[in-house]
Amino acid sequence: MTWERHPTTWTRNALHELIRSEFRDVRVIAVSNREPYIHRRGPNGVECAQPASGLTTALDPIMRATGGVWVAHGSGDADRSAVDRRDHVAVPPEEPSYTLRRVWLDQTTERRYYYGLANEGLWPLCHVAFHRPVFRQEDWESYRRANRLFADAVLEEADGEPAVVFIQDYHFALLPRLLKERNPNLTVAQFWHIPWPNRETFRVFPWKEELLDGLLGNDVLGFHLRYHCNNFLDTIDRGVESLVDMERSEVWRGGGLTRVRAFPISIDFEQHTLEADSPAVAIHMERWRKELGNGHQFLGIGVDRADYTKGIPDRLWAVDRLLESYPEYRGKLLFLQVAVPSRTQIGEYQRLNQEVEDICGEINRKWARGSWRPIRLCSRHLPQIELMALHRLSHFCMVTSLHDGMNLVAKEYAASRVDEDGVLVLSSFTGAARELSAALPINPFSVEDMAEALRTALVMPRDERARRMRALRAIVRQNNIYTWAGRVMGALLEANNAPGVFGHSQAMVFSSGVQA
Ligand code: GDG
Repeated sequence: MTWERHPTTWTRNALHELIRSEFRDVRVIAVSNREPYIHRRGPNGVECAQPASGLTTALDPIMRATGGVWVAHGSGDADRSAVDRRDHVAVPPEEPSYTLRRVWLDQTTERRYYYGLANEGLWPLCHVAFHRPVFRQEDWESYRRANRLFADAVLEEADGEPAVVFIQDYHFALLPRLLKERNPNLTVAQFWHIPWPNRETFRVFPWKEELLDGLLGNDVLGFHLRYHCNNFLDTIDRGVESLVDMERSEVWRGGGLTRVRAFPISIDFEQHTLEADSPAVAIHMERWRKELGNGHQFLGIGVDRADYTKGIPDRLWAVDRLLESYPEYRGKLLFLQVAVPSRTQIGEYQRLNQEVEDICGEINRKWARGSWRPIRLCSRHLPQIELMALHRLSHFCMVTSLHDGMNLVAKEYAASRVDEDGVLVLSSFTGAARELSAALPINPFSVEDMAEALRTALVMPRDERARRMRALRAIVRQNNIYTWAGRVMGALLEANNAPGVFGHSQAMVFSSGVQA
């Protein structure tokens, strides 16, 4: 398959086809902190589960088609009992087609590298959600140590041979350079799932030279948006000795070339739509209808990891403001917030959970009328099928991130609405807002703006709701998760200039003529 023959709408099969034809005989190694399969002890012995994650959806078909190795942190309490002497386990359990290689981290390293540097340092730094990042020297040492441990595992898997390595996220900024130094035959790509801030913001990072140099070990570095790519190039231009070509979005440093590209991530639209339309979802809709009662006429929802970047408190105050400004919704509107506890080892997250609970209590006390309360908080993880049922029952869905790389909840909401109804209220500061222009845009920093958008959503005529929802669905159908994966793999083909990395490298010179 040549680049020109890549499909206009990507599917799982098209991705398979690309990988089978172009990556034949290529060793593919994926790296992420989170593992795609986890072994845990349960009441019936050791169980193997697949944690629900968009990432697994995207990478699993790549790994199945290549039969490669996925290197990840072994975090399950029965993970060690499932691996062989090389820390390998064949997955998926029901139909083994690739290898999971587990990396072990002691508790202190995990705490400092993952919760400390990655989630108390880089996460707030890159999101600019007005939460001060915390930088501790010991966290940075652990981050380096964890990156070295992952590098050892990847290099062992490549065994000195050429291979393609695809790294996920901000936990591994140092890994690309560590890999390239010890095996220059590797072709390395990384996807950064969160925003990249402007250079002024990034300047405060205490170990910036080392981190940026690490990232420039990549042949391909992907962000969700062109805007993030430009911020990154600008940061490099002012911060690292290198040659930055803004026009081509490329950086030369020490003889190595990094292509910086935008790959907006997405979901498996067809699969999601199919499930959302299934009888199983209809059963859950019925159950939720009973559970929520019929004391309301309108249902609004929010679904998030409980994270301060998602703007949950302001969103709840917007519901309160709506009830202040438009008394006709008192006694008639129910807003259900699903807020799944996340990163609870970190103080900021514990405080957020408490704050959200307190706000819900305060608003409910203020407006209580008979058995009616305007807000319902669900602080537990729900199966995907229940989320689909809630999507389908609701009149609107609120995504109010103060800043978000993409935001998959917005895309999932559209994919669930097979009835072409429901209104998506979407923060302009999400990556998703760039594609989903048929949503109602809001400024999540303005409670008034959000309250007015809710009012607009509630009075929007059926035909306008349908028109907007059709447009949202068409975009997500087109820009699906396989489009994302296909584009990343296409960029890897483009990056391939090392003879022998691919069995048939001459055939893969990128047809636009762009070569390293
Ligand atoms: C990072 C970036 C980027 C939530 N509650 C439940 C549940 N979820 C699922 C959602 C969605 C996922 O979690 C959250 O994805 P987001 O994209 O909204 O946000 P992050 O977790 O912050 O992800 C983000 C993403 O990476 C991908 O690159 O879009 O910008 O920050 O899929 O549905 N899933 C289930 N039960 C819940 O209760 N099953």
